[in-house]
Amino acid sequence: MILPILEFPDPRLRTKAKPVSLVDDGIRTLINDMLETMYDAQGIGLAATQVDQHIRLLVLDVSEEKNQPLVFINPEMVPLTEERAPYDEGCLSVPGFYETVERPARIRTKALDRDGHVFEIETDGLLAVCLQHEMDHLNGKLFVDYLSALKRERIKKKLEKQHKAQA
Ligand code: QAP
Ligand code: CO
Repeated sequence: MILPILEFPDPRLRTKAKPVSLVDDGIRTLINDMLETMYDAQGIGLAATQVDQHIRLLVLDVSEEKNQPLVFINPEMVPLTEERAPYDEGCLSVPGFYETVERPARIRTKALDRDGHVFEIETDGLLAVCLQHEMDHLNGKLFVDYLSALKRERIKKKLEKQHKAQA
């Protein structure tokens, strides 16, 4: 099932998500729906927050063929370097806008998979960028928060105008 994606500046995107206490079939159904929604929208990452589910769950697929879905439940991240790498980021909740954001270049992430088993990865490049971007969503943070207030306000005004035109 394809789920509706909340768009900036929807205040629900500011919700801090709660930990998943049990990885059950309900969670696995949501994971499948989020992956379907992400692929349908041509995205590479989607956090539960973006589909108005305020639990600590995100899905990603940064593979070329779009056949390597990754699931992170209750993710925890530590930077492995002081080095920061820039990347032109977008967001399914901020459609049509891309801006450069700098984040730690290399991270270690510990999470549960779709079977509730703990796993850990160390990563850099696009996967590291995307993981940090999606983890921000779980804390109510958006990539536009790293931009100047002026840029953020311009994006907000343009999206609000589009939302009004759609209503
Ligand atoms: C986060 O974002 C990300 O504006 C995932 O019109 C993005 O999947 C992390 C998308 C880039 C690192 C680099 C955005 C699709 C998808 C749009 C996405 C759009 C259609 C964004
Ligand atoms: Co996003």
